[in-house]
Amino acid sequence: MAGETSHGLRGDYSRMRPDYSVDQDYDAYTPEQQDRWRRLYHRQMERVPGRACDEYVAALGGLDYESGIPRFEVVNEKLGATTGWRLVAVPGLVPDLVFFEHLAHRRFPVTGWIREESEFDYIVEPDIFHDFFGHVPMLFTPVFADYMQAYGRGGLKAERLGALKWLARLYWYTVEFGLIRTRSGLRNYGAGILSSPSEIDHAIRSPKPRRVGFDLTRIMRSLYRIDDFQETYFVIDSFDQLFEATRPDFTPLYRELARLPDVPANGTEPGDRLIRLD
Ligand code: HBI
Ligand code: FE
Repeated sequence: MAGETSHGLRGDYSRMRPDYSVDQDYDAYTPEQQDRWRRLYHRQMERVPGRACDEYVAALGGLDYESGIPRFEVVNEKLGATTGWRLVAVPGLVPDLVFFEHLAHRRFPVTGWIREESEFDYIVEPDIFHDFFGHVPMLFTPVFADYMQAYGRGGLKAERLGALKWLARLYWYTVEFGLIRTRSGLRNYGAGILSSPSEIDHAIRSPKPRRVGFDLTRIMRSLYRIDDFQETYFVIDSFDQLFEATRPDFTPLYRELARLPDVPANGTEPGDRLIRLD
C-alpha cells in the first residue's frame, strides 16, 4: 500500500473518491505487516497504564486491537454507537480543507498503510498505527469528540480568514501533544504522544520540557518541533475546559495574534503558569 508518488506523499492516491476516501483493502496487508502491528500494539500497551488519561484507557479496553490491524467496519460499529463518529480510510495525508471537512462532519480520516520495519520506533507521517492507536480511542469521549468536530468547523473558517497557521498550533498542542492534569498526576491525551514508545513517558515524567497551563492565545503563538520530543507541553485540567475555552469565535483572537510575536518552541512567556512534576 505504501509507495512514493510524484507529489512526494506516501500511499496510493490513484483510486480515491473526491473526498479522498478509499476502501480498506484488508487482504492486501501481508503477514509481516500484521505481525508488525501486533508488535507495535504490545509494546505500546505496556506503557499505557499510568501514562494515558482514564478516558483513553477505558476506550482502548473496548477496542479489540491485539489480534491484528483493525477493520474499519468493526471499529465504526462501536464508535458510531458511542459518539456518532465514523472513521474513513484515506491514502495518507490529505489537504487541510479535505481534513477539516471530514472532521466537521464527524468523520476521522485514518491512513490505510502501516510503517516499514525501519520506522518501527519513529515515523513523521501518520500511519495506521498512529491513527488507530493514538487518535481513535479519544473519539469515544463525547466532549473530546465534540471538540474535534468544532476544530474542523473552525478550520474551514480559519482558512477563509488566512489564520490556519495559528489554528494548526492548537491541533498540535492539544490533539497531538496534549497533557491533562488528573488527581493521579499528569496524563497524556495527545495522539502523537500516545502512539510514541518514548515520548509517552518523556512527556509526563522528564524534567526537561516546559509544561504550561492551557492558554489559547499562548498556544496559538507557539512554534513547534516536528522532528523531536516537544520542548513545551500545554496542560488542561479537563476536556470541558478545553471545549469551553475554544468555543468562542476566534476572529478577534486572530486579529490580536497578527500583532503578537511568535514564541519559540522552547520559549517561556511572562504569563506562563508553569506546572511542576509531582
Ligand atoms: N491528513 N490523513 C491526514 N491526517 C492528518 O492528521 C492531517 C491530514 N491533513 C492535514 C492535517 N492533518 C493538518 O491540517 C492538521 O494540522 C490539522
Ligand atoms: Fe495525528
